[in-house]
Amino acid sequence: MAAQKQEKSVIWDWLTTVDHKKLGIMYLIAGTLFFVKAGVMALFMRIQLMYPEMNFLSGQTFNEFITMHGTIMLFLAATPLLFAFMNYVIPLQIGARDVAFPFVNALGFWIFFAGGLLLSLSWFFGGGPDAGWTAYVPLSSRDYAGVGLDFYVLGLQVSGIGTLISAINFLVTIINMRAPGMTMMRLPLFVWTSFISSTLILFAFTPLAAGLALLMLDRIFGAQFFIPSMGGNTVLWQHIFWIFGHPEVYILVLPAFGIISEVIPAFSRKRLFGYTAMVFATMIIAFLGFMVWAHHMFTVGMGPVANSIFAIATMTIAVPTGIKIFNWLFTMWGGKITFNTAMLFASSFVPTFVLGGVTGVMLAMAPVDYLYHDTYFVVAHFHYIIVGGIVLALFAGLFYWYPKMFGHMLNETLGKLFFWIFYIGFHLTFFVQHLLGLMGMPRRVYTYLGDQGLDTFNFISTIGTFFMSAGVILLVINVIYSAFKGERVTVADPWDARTLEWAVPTPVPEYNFAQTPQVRSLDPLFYEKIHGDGTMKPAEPIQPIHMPNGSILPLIISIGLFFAGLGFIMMNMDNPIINPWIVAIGGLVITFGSMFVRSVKEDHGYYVPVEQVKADLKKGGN
Ligand code: HEM
Ligand SMILES: [Cu+2]
Repeated sequence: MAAQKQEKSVIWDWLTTVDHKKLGIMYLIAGTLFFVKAGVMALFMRIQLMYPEMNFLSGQTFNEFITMHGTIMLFLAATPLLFAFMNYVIPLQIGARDVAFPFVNALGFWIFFAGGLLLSLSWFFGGGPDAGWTAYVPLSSRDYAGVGLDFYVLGLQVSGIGTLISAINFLVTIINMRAPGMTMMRLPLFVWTSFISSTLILFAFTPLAAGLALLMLDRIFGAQFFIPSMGGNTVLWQHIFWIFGHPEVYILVLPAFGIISEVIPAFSRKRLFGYTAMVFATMIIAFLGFMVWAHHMFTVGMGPVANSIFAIATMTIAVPTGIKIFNWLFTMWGGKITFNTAMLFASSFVPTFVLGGVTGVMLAMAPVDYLYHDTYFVVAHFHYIIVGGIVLALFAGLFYWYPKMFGHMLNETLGKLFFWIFYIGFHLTFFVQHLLGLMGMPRRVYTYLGDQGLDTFNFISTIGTFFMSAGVILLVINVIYSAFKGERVTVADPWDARTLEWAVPTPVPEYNFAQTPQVRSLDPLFYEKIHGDGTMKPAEPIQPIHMPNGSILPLIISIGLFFAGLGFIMMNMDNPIINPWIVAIGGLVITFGSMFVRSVKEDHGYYVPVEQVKADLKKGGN
């Protein structure tokens, strides 16, 4: 039997942890920091657009902010925040002790974080990338974009590897680590949607990696895949980018659907209506998500046949999405609804998401898209999906899972106030942008002339952003206030909920389940409340629990990749202080060297002894 667990200092413990719960919290913190950073940029952009011909940001800074805001929000805020919940909740919901590969899980986090830092370094070396989050060539070619764009290419390349390996880990975990009786058709909807979202990452982040590699070859090594004057093709980039970019939206929104499908039943006191239909609707949405990428390219000149096919394929997505919407409504129908903060966010998600969907169908009509394309109508549309969908779901999930994650409640009064200010601010900001778009205001412009009919709505839109910012500040106050004064949670199941994460004690022991639970139904905990004695039946005797040791290697591997990326970027800098090749190769040596160490060093983990498990059980009990 391997050694006992060693004592470590707090910082070292977090730097080396492979525990899915700690990694979940680390994703939550990192994602929040990036969310605030990108949010401040949004606020600055809106201040610049508050009045006509403002001089708050220069045109160049505005372009950099637009690019970084979009890129950070999608890759470094929304994705990791969803990963935070996936990491924390999936193993608990399927009755597992951790994810399939805890070491890889830590590696995924640190690589994502290293890539994010690399991207952010651009501010200190000649300015951020400025070609939009889509990095369309030729805007992103060496002729038009400076070294900031190399930070975009390599920052995303590195952080993308982290996202990819985490997604693979989730797939293996959900396939292999389910407790006895937890069949695929008993998976909670959040697990299902995370599973399908991870599949999408697998198939979407690979073309992205390929595209970024080609763009890097163009920019750094003088290749010409995308440069027309050299025989390359700019539209090729658009295809590669959108075959990733469109599914990316579903990568984010499917787990958001999952959160909504957990919160609405819990606070309607009813089971989810149409579980099977929900699962298959998710699959169909994911499949169609790959078939419609070219609806972003109606105006590129693909011709009427291609445009029609992509238009119709896009509109088809409304059908499975409609199924979901009605199932949520039917779940609430006749339920005993508690409108706490989590439920306010979850239920308000439904109408805002529908509004975003309706404008999506409008945009899918190829001929009319010539009118909307690159106007504020598009900006309004996708922010209704992203903020009115994904962000509202994230807030719902935060309030719902917070007591399990941190052992105390968030304050409800502050929470409800936050909800109303944020929700009103959201509509103020983005609703009028539909009208601005219809009046012809182009997107991605840093200013506009006065007296064109655009003044009032732009002003309203910016006021809305102040409301949303005030809301987020209230949330921060809530987190701090609740840490000191919040109601402590020691019971396992403060919401009287339905799924397995509420069957483990709070705080959750490192090994999650003292005994793996026997699952007898969908909504297993709820089933035991009705048909059993309210606790899960164990599927195994109490025995020593095998746990993995922490490791500093994931952090070191990521530091290596960070420097490898930086080295390639330096190749486009005017006067690099060190030879870029040294940095690039040095970084790769660190990465592969530590991978080698990992391969040859034997580490059998340790066992939590039976006496310890029994003691925990007596103390924590559920
Ligand atoms: C919550 C408050 C938010 C505000 C006030 C806001 C504001 C803005 C503004 C002013 C633009 C530039 C529009 C243009 O000129 O075309 C923009 C673009 C964008 N935003 Fe947001 N945004 C917010 C949240 C988000 C979130 C949460 C995400 C994603 C998770 C997001 C993703 C994007 C993307 C992808 C773009 C396009 C960037 C580009 O054109 O390259 N935004 N946003
Ligand atoms: Cu799309």
